[in-house]
This record gives sequence, C-alpha cells and structure tokens, in this order.
Amino acid sequence: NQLDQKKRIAAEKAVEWIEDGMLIGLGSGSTVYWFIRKLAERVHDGLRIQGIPSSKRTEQWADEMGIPLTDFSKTDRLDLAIDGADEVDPKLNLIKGGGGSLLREKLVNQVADKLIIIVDDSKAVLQLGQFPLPVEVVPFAWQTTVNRLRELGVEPRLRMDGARPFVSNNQNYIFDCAFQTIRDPQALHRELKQVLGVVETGLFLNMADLVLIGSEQGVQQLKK
Ligand code: DER
Repeated sequence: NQLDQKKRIAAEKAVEWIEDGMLIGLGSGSTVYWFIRKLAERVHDGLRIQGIPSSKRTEQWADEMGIPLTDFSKTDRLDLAIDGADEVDPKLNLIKGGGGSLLREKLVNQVADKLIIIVDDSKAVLQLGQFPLPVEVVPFAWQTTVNRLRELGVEPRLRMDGARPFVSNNQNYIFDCAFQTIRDPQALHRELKQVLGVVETGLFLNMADLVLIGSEQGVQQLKK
C-alpha cells in the first residue's frame, strides 16, 4: 500500500550510506524492516558488514535474513545506525518508542558515529508532542513513579499488551505520556530523567545527523 511504499523508499535509500566493513546499528520498527531486507540483499551480493540489533524482533529479522551480527562485548562503537521514529521536528529532534524499544535503540544510536533516521512523511512535525511520549519505567513501585510523573502535568498511560502490561526487552514497563505540545524538549527530557523510577524517555535529542523522509514525491533529505 502507499504508506508501506513511502517507508520502503526511505528505508532502501538509507542502504546507500552503507560501506564495506562497517559496523551498523540496526533500529526497530516497520520502516527499519524494509531497510533490513535491502541490507540483506547487499550482504548476499557480497557486502561485508556486521550489525548490532536494537530489539529482539530486529535480531530475529537479521537472523532470518542472514545479516551477520556482533555485540558490545566485541565493540563499543558503531560506524552508522539506521532507525525509525514516531515524530521528527525541523531540528531533527525525535520522539521514538512507539514500538517499545527506545532504551536499546538509544543505547545503540548513541555510540554510532552517524545516525540516519528513516520515516514516511506522516512523522514530520513542526513541534514534538502530538505523539504520546513513551517513557520506560521500572515495574517495582510503578504506582509511586506515576504519581511523580503526574506532578509534571501529564496523565501517564500504562501501555498494555492485551490484558497485561507491555513488558520491554529489558523487563520494564512503558508509560505513554500525552504532553500534546513539547515547547522545550531538552528541559522535559532532563525533568523526566530525574524522576525516580524512570529509566529512559523517547526524546532522542541532538542525535540524528540525517533524516530520510519518504513521500509521494520521493525521498527528501533533512540535514542538521
Ligand atoms: O519504536 C520505535 O522507536 C520505532 O523506531 C518507531 O519509532 C518507528 O516505527 P515504525 O517505523 O514502525 O513507524
């Protein structure tokens, strides 16, 4: 369908930045799926790379498609990371975490020399916040953590997986926080990180170097 087509052209464009011998951060989500598929084709044609996955789901895709993997016991840096996003603003600040992988994604993306984000044009916004901000929280005493989050003027919603709370790959809960408009993302991220019980937020600030936006007109490049 048309949405998949927009994701796919952005994802396949990102493969052009991959060079032989690179260590690659593999993001998570349905747009990254198309990147993994295209990367696997290049690997089958002889491209030599190794990837570190940012979720168990991405690890499964990489295994199924024959992309060689490595891990942080063998390297503490990456040449390039490719990942999706839920919102991108004009300064390339992101909201991520719609798929629940934000903690591993941020840990992978943080150590990459270059971060390329691949999105369809529905993700491009003027100001962050319409998409409820995912916040990863330790399950123990989560009710008390929610009380502290409420003091920031938001009603955190526990993300469910059917009848039970969603549990991240790191055994934590995710709270979706509908701030509506986030005027100062840096300040909000700092405030959230200081709340006892909060592990990480879906605000990826000053991290992306390039955003590839898939639209009906093709792929638009947004640079810092
Ligand atoms: O959860 C995440 O951070 C994903 O990267 C998400 O932001 C994008 O997922 P999508 O490509 O399926 O929209």
